[in-house]
Amino acid sequence: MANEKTLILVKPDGVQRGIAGQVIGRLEATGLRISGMKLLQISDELAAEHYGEHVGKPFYSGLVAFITSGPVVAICLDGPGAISIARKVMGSTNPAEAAPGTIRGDLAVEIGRNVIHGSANEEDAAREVALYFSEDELVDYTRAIDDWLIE
Ligand code: D4T
Repeated sequence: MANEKTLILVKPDGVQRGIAGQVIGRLEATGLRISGMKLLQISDELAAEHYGEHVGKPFYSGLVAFITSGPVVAICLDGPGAISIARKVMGSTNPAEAAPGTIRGDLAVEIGRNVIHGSANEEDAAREVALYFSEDELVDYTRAIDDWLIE
């Protein structure tokens, strides 16, 4: 599969609930590589850029209020098929419909408090990674385990 980068956020509910480590651990366990990670408070401006596609929808103002309500952990994950693999591990957007074994299925109950964001496709991923990380904040490195994960 093609090598991809994806943008993950552990949302404010995940950080406040003290489950950021669990969430990151589940993603790390797939074998995808962390190439960037930081804790930050999302500003109104950044929220508006990130969620621009949802402007005008009934849940937009609540979504921006929530995502700016406390710090998030932003992570750039990369590896073969990183975008779809991360979304599979996250589960459906609505935790009530997310399969058991997924992050949202196991660790959340409501769509407006669904713990994690992950880029939806290649175009969004490129845009979102650049929104949260400058080039020099992303680290390219080899892991001793890579030969056991990637053919
Ligand atoms: P994110 O962007 O958080 O990874 O979510 P998804 O990519 O899985 O889902 P999305 O863009 O459709 O929704 C963005 C964000 O808005 C919240 N939301 C969504 C909400 O609070 N109420 C709603 O009705 C919908 C559709 C949850 C995720």
